[in-house]
Amino acid sequence: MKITNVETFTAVGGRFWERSPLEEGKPYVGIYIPYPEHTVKVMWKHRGVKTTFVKISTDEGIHGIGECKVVLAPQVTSLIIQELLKPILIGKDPFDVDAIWEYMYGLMKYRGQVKGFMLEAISGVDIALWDIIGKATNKPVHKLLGGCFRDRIDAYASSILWGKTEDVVETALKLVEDGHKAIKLKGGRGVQKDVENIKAIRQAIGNDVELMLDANCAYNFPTALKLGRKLERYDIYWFEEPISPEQIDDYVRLTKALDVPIATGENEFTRWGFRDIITKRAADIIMPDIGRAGGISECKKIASMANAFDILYSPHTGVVGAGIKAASIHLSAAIPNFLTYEYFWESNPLTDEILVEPIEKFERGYIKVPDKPGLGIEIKEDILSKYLIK
Ligand code: SMN
Ligand code: MG
Repeated sequence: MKITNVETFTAVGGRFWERSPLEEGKPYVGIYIPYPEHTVKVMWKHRGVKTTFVKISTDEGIHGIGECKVVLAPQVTSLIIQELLKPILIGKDPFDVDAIWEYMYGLMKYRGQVKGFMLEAISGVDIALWDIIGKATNKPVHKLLGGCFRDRIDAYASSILWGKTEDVVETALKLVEDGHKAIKLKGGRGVQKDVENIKAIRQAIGNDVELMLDANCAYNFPTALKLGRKLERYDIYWFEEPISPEQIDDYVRLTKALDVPIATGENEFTRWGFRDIITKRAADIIMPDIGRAGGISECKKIASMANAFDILYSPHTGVVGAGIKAASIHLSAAIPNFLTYEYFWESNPLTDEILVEPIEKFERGYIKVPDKPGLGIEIKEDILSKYLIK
């Protein structure tokens, strides 16, 4: 089989950043405030769910769909794929997926492009290649990864965004009513506000629903330690990205000092990027994003590394389309140290409307694992065209 074409589709749709007017900034302790006014202004300009879909065609009439995680500016990953990766891919056999991954990574490795947009581009291509292999062998991707540990995966509701305490409590209660067994709250609003929200939600939902806090790197070590100690009394399922990803040694100290499990990884890339987190036990739970960290090939390697240290794996999905969600579900089904899947309960057209059949079939805390060949998604290109960035 040979690759004959590589197309990219940059799209924006859905509602994100429009549903949570950020409260006036409070004094933060962290160095890089995740959402200060100037950042929100840029995100507001780029608001909506943004993505780069990848479509790889072959000489046997089979094509694969992949997706690059896009935080901002989807045109960047599209350009990288068209200018740098497509020339490598044309003529290659999709079954040589591991070798292709190394060729793509090696292209810019010696220029320091080992994280960020380059890896997001590689991730989207890699996911599309696995979709092709699955379709060509008539197997779902999880079967190609060594098989299915589970036919449904645990899923938690993400995320209750920043807001007034009464509002976040109301959202939490609605999610529990809708059958969610675990809920993530966005924090990073300062120790007092985060504790106030966690305390109020815990009191409202009781102790049978898991509750996570995601600080998006808002704090430095002393503040994260102080907040973490206060969280211990509320039986928090995990404390996510308390500090900046660069501070590995501080992560090690936090993970050792706190009874609250520490989770991190959505801003990390490749097995080399996760090596120190895993070998230094800088987290209890890692959260690679399959659309960023290197795709299915790389995240399977990262999951195996973590498994050697009994570190659990909860895939970050974020505000994305159907390609990353499908790939994350397949990987979640096929790894022994899977913990729980990040399920964004609010629909977005790049996950739902564009698909012939939904991929996230959520029911009372679980998502069904698809058993169709490949990723199990089929995009309605006429519907997708409504959301393409021209
Ligand atoms: C997150 C990051 C970016 C957009 C939405 C949500 C968050 C998560 O860090 O873990 O989902
Ligand atoms: Mg997060």
